[in-house]
Amino acid sequence: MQPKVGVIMGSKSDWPTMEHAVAMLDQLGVAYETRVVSAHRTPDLLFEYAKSADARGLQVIIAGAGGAAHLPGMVASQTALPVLGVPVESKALSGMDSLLSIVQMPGGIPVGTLAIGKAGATNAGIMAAQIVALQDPLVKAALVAFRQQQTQTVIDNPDPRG
Ligand code: RP5
Repeated sequence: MQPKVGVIMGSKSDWPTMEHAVAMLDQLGVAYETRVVSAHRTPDLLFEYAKSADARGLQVIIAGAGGAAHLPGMVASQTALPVLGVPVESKALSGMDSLLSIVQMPGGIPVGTLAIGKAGATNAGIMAAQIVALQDPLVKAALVAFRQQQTQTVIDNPDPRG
């Protein structure tokens, strides 16, 4: 299947976080590709990836990075596709560095910034699916079913003690 979502990250060490975005895309039936692209270690690859993404059929890019997290913003600077940024939780500063690096974009080059860590990656996967669903009724149906099931699970398990 032609990938609709590009899931990229600055390092293999980001995978334990970013796999949660991929898990949502799998669950919602969205075709994706995933690879390591580093703003600092492979800047030429970053430019090539971002510049070719639209023509290759991607509709949205999820970019995760930690620390001096320049990947999402630099990707956004090179494509008109929507870019979702996931701040990976860093060891030194618990992801606050990642969050602030990603969220404080200058006006004109937006990055849709999610929460730090697993919740942010999960929601990036869901939000990417929501973007794809604008043109894909099967993904829309999967999203509606996911939300209904999530609600029902809470209603069916009201006792917080388990
Ligand atoms: C960033 O630096 C990556 O996104 C990662 O979160 C962080 C640390 O990378 P490694 O030194 O673990 O490769 O570019």
